[in-house]
Amino acid sequence: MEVCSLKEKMIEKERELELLNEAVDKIKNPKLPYILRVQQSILRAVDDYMYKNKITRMMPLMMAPITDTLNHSVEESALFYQGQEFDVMKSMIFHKQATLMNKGLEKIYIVSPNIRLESSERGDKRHLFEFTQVDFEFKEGTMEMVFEFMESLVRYVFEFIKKECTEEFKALGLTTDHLELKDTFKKYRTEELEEKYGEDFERIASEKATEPFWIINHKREFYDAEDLDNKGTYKNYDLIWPKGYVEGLSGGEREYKYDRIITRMREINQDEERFKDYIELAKRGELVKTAGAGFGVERMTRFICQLNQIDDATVFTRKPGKEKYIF
Ligand code: ASN
Repeated sequence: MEVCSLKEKMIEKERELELLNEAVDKIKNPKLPYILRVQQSILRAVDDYMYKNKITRMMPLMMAPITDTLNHSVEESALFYQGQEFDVMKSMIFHKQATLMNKGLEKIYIVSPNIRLESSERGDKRHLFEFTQVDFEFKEGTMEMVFEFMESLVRYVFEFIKKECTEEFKALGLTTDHLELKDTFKKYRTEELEEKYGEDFERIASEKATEPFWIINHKREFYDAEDLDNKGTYKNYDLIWPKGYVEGLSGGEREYKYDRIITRMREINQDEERFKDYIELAKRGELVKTAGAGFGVERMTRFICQLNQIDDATVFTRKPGKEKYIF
């Protein structure tokens, strides 16, 4: 019995050292300095682009009484401050809507760290349980406006990277072929892709594509606007990176009218109590018409650096479902 537990202890200790070494190897990855430099260049280009287009930058919040309800379940992440329940920020969607109540603000963005305690099934190549998204929202925004804006931002970032990151690309053994954009981004609807490729349409369409493209119409969170001319369809969209790198952005036109918000919440049994104050604002007609989106910084880095998995874009692992996290 004792021998066995001693052996078990040794195995455990060995495993712990292995995990520690893994974390050290990750930090010491010789490619990491170049990846981080490219990521810095992406953020520099994004800020530049936003500044030139007079999109006002806000600082992020990291906890709030309400946050993104998401379209999938994640582990509970409640916090308490002075007896009030907060949640870690899953996305600043409601803060973006609320900010635009200010009459002097038209277009805003946030470089926003988000925490989503994903289940281990999401320990794949594209999820992190802590990541950063560039989250933007436009007053009187429409889908078309976001398509045009984002396409032009992507082109701006790619051109900036091609100019500024030659040394990094050389060190990473990369060409810039995947950053050459010829056509305007194609637009598909979920229903047409699903008919063509079946349930796994996003991945298959991404693998077949050589340029980024849009997928419109997803049934998901209550805050994305339903298309009232075509009930049961939605004015929301994802931008898909090509060559199998899949979703890089998601967003939509928003519900902002009281009756619409309530209808949509009831359809999915959303807890209304939690959103009582938000609902009150909608009832008073304070919420305004907006559209926006958020794109993942690490996902953009992954595509631009053609990384095998998103976790390769981070210094410390945030891949869901790991046995142990050292840092
Ligand atoms: N930021 C996204 C949006 O603007 C929402 C999300 O992160 N799920 O719609």
